[in-house]
Amino acid sequence: MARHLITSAIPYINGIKHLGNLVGSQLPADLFARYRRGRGDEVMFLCATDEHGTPAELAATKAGKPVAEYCAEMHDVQAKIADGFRLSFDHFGRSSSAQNHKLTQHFAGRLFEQGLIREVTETQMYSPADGRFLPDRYIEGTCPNCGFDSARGDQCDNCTKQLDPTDLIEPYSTISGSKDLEERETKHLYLCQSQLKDKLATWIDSKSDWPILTTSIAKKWLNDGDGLQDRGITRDLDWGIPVKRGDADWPGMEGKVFYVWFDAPIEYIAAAQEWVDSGKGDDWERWWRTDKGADDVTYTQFMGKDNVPFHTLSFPATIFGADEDWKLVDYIKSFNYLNYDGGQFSTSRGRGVFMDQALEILPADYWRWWLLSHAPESSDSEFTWENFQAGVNKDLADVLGNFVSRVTKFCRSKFGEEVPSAGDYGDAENALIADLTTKIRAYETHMDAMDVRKSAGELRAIWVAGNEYLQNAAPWSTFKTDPDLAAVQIRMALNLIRLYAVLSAPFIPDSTGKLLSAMNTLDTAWPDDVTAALSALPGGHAFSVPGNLFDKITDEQREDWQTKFAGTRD
Ligand code: B3M
Ligand code: ZN
Repeated sequence: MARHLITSAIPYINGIKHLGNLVGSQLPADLFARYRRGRGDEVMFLCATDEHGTPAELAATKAGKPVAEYCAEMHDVQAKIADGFRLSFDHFGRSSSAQNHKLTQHFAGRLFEQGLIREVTETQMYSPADGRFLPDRYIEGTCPNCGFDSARGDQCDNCTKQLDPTDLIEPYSTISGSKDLEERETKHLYLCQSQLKDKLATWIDSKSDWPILTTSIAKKWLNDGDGLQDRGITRDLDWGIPVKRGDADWPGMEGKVFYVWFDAPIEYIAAAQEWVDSGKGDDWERWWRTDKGADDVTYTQFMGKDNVPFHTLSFPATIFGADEDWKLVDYIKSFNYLNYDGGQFSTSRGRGVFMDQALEILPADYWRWWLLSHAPESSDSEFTWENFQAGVNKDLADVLGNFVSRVTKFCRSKFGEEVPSAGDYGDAENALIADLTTKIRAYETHMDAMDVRKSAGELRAIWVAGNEYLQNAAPWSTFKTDPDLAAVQIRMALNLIRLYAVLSAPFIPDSTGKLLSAMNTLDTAWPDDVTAALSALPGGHAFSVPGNLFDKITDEQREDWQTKFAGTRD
């Protein structure tokens, strides 16, 4: 049995993610996990909340809560919303877990032993009024590059230039607003990534099957003059994983924590340990240690393009540097951005539709289908309400929903609520089977390759083929002259409904669950043999007519939502 380890980039804890975040990592990762399970593979699908760093501390301060309490609450909020979208994680962990503390300290110790960590004394901004150093987002000022007046210490939001707090012009503390800042010396640990450059370059070069988006970003950073500089992996913050080497204290590093981007990817591994410790499994090493059985695991990561450098270079540097039989990623699927109605989705400005809001207005499957069928793969894509309405109404309501409703209602009225038995499949049915076999094999090829849009397109074509068959067969007319022929046609159509449920489950799991229960079957076997799959429901098999699967989005609803989501959220 093939074994797949799948991780999605772990969302920051500070707030609820928007639909652009969702379609850039968690949702396609879920699609792939569900598909692999559907094909009978063994899957370990992991995600978590990313709880450290200045964003977490600042959000907690804004919420007026101790940061640990804030993170615990927000983790539950995010877990609940993930569940609402039916993200089928085997475990949804927390980067602040005890397991991640220990593992992160272990990796730091290993890297130190391998001579890959050096101590650097540098000057950083210190605020006497706040009694602390001000790293990253604790400091704002004018961007030296573009003149934007509230650039953050780590990056300018206006021109996206990566900054150092000491670069800012007229800097001030975001805690107290104090401008009375001074440069003070502080000591930090640097990961000597530059020593691993050749190894990383060879590794990236060997990945000719990776998406261009992934390799082009990796190569740009590798080859850029300052692309693979040694990087600081510690911070002067209270909240985070205390700097230690294994269990031992790190002299001179008292009161410091690891940088959020150092510990966040390690949480992918720690999440599997949490999975065991919470009683859901009994062996995490067979997923993560190549000396303990993980050598036959295929590991795929999903993420937005902004996270690619950390996953193609920094985290592999940690894994290579530790030199300990850790499972390395096999395939990195990355995504461009989804834009919102003529602009960008923005968490900081509250622009767009956020995951909780989306579920308040429509069921998860509507979003899942539209987002996945418009996944920003080869370029950025755009969400507009018109496009969303059109996609949902056409694909889900007109094509799939309508097929199911016509077939089941017609059968109930003419043959009763059981699969009609008369007759055998003839030429038209055999032609359909041949056509569907081609299409299903193409669908598998696209799903295997994680070509999300192409997969959605092929699935839609599979639904359309059923509609066309029904339209040509026209059982409502044949019934008048040849009821046995109509019985054959309806038996085929009812079997198509079961087949559609199996094939479509990775995209729209709630609706396909309804279809399976209406078809009164637990048979979710993948259609390796399409002929057999289309005879799975035999004559005499009882079924029921499902309630309406998809309601169309009305123009009035669309206009309401357009207005409601035009502004920004507070
Ligand atoms: N939390 C960034 C993000 O949410 C970051 C990903 C970490 S993956 C290890 O986009
Ligand atoms: Zn700027």
